[in-house]
Amino acid sequence: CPTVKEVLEEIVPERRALLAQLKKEHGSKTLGNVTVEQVVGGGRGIKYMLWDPSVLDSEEGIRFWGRSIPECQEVLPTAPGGKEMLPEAMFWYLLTGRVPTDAEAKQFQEELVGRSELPAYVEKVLDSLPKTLHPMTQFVIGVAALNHDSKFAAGYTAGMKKADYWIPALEDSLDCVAKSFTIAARIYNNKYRNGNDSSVPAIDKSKDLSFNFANQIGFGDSEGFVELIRLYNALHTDHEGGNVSAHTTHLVGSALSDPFLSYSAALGGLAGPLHGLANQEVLRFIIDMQKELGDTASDEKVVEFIWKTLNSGRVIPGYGHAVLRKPDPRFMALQQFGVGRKEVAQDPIFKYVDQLYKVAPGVLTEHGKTKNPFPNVDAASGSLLYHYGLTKFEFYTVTFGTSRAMGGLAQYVHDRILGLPIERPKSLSMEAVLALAQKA
Ligand code: NMX
Ligand code: MLT
Repeated sequence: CPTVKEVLEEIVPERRALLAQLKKEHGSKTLGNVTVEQVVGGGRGIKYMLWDPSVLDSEEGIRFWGRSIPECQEVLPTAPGGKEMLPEAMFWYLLTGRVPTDAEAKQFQEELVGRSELPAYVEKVLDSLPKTLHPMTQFVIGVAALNHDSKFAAGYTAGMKKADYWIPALEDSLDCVAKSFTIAARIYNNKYRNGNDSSVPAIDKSKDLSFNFANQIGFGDSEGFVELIRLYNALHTDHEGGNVSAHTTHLVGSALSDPFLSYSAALGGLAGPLHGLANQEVLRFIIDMQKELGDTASDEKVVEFIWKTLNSGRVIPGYGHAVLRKPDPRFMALQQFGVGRKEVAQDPIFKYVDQLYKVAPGVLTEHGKTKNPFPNVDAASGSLLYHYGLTKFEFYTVTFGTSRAMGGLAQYVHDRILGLPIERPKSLSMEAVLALAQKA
C-alpha cells in the first residue's frame, strides 16, 4: 500500500491549485472587519490564518477534515483487539485528509515506531536535567535538541528548492511525533522512577506508539491504560489553528524554523495554565476538594467549594473556552470512556468530575464572567490517567504534548506544501488604535 509521502505527493498539486484559485479569484474580498475589542481582546474571532486539518465550531466542537469525533471513532482503525482509534491513524488522516485503510494505518504505525528510538545525545541531554525541572520544561528541551539532526534545516542550508520544502518537513515531522513519545517516557522514568536503566523495556516494533509509551513507563500490562492513551492522543491532536500551541507551531514554522524548533516553542505555550497545563490544575483542584470534603460530598458542598475557589480570584480549571460555547465533545468522549468501564465509573475522582459537570456550569453562569460555563477537554482527562495509576499530575500536559505534535505538524507540512509566507501581522500602539478608532 502507498506510504504517507506517496499519498501526499498526489494531494500536493490539488492543494496548491486551490490556494492559487483563492488568491487569483478572491484575493481582494473581505472576510470581516476587525474591531478594537478584538485587537485588545486576544484576537478572538478574527479569521486570520489557514488551517486545513480541523475546524472548530462553537456549538458542535471540533471536526477533523469535516468529521466529528464520533464519526472519526467510527471510521479510524484501532489496534488489534482494541476499540479506541489509533493516534497513528488520526495522524495519517490529519496529514492527508483521507481515512487510512487498516493496511495503511499498520504500515504507518510501523514507520512511526521505527523512528521512535532517540539519538544518544538526546538521551544524554534528558538524563542530565535536574529531577526537579517541570516535565514540560524537559519536554521543550528534548524536542528542541532533536533539531541537531533536522533534515529540513540541513536541506535549507544545502539550498533545496522551495517546492521541495515539504518533503524534509514531513520527514522531520514524522520523527518529531515518533520520538516525542519516547522522550515523554524517558522524562517520566527519570523524574518518577529509577531512571532509564535496563529495567525499561526496549521499544516493541510490532506495537503502536501508545503501547510502547505505556510499556516503557510501567503500564504496559494495563489494557485500560493503553486504550486510554490511544484515545487521549487521538483526541488531543488538533483543535484548529488558533489555539496557542497550534498557532505557535505555525508562527515559528513560518520563519522556516524546522519542525523540532517549531514544536518545541509550541510546547512552551502548551505548558501555560490557561492552555494545556489546565489538565494538571484540574487534578490538583479535585484532590484538594477530596481532601476537604472526603470521597463523596453533597452537591451543596461541591458548589460551596467552587465558590470558595472563585471568590479567592482563581479560575475553575477545565471550564470555559475561547471558542466553544457548549460542552467540549472531547470531554464527552473521555467521559464515555470512563462510564463504559465499571471500575473507572466507581472511582471517587471520576465521580467528582461527573458531579462538577452537573453543578459547575450553574455556578459559573451565576458568577457571570465566563462566556462558556461548560467543561473543556481538560476537565476529564486527568481523572482517567489518575485512575489507572498515573498519579503524577505534573506529567499530564506531556501526554497532551505528544498528541498535539500530530495536529501542529500536519499543518506545518501543509504550510510548506503551500509555500506560505513568514507570518507578520500588524501591531499598533494604544495611541494609534485610539486615533484610528476616533476617525472611524
Ligand atoms: N473560571 C473562572 N473564571 C473564568 C473561567 C473559569 N473556568 N473561564 C473564564 N473565566 C473568566 C475569565 O478569567 C475572564 O475574567 P476577567 O474578565 O476577569 O479576565 C472572563 O471569565 C471572560 O473570559 P472568557 O472570554 O469566557 O474566556 P477566554 O476566552 O478569555 O479564556 C480560557 C478561555 C479557557 C482561558 C478560560 O475559560 C479559562 O481560564 N479557563 C480555565 C483554564 C482552562 O481550563 N484552560 C484550558 C483550556 C483548554 N485547553 O486545553 O487549552
Ligand atoms: C486546545 O485543544 O487547544 C484547547 O481547547 C484550546 C483552544 O482550542 O483554544
